[in-house]
Amino acid sequence: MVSSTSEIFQPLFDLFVWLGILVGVVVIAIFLIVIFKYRDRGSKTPEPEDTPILGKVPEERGHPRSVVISLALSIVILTFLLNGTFAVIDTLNTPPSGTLNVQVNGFQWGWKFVYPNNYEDTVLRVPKDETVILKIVSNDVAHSFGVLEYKTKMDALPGRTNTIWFIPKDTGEYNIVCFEFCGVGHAYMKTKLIVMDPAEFQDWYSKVKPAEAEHPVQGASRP
Ligand SMILES: [Cu+2]
Repeated sequence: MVSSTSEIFQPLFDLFVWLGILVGVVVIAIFLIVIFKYRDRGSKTPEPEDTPILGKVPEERGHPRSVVISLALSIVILTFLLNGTFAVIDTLNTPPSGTLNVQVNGFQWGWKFVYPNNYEDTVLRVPKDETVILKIVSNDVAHSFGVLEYKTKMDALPGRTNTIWFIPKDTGEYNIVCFEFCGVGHAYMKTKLIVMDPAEFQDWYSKVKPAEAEHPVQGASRP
């Protein structure tokens, strides 16, 4: 797993997928059995007595037991899914004390990352194995900041600060994209998350200064 968030979300995703497959297999199996069992065999078998007739209110019919069983099963399955989801939401809502706080600015069309020393960049560099807390805002319209491989994203809205956090578990480059259609440049609103070895990161971070921005931010200051 490449990050704490993918570790959190993968089991939940698996739970949803496997329960979905199980329910799908059962439903399709019953469907096929019923199609075969009650197929038209010509006029040899008479219509059941309780067959509905157009224009006539049917007498009491059906099987209350199967309603109770399917309702009970649905409640059990949904309880599992709800429990799993709320547990994940709880974890995500309580960030541990962070090592690195970065402000994320979404704008039409790009991302700007502001570090605690006011250094600004268009790619996000973070150290491996340390808690990264992102404060996400927007300069103009609604965007959504997300890291594909980390299975995490958060709305970037004007006038509001949203928080997400993660612990990168592997060094490397990952893909940051905008998940909210925000105008003609939406598709180009992508950049990289670069996870560095902690020592390398400290070395890099101690050298950058606000004036020496490696990637000058374009379009960040709009009229
Ligand atoms: Cu956007």
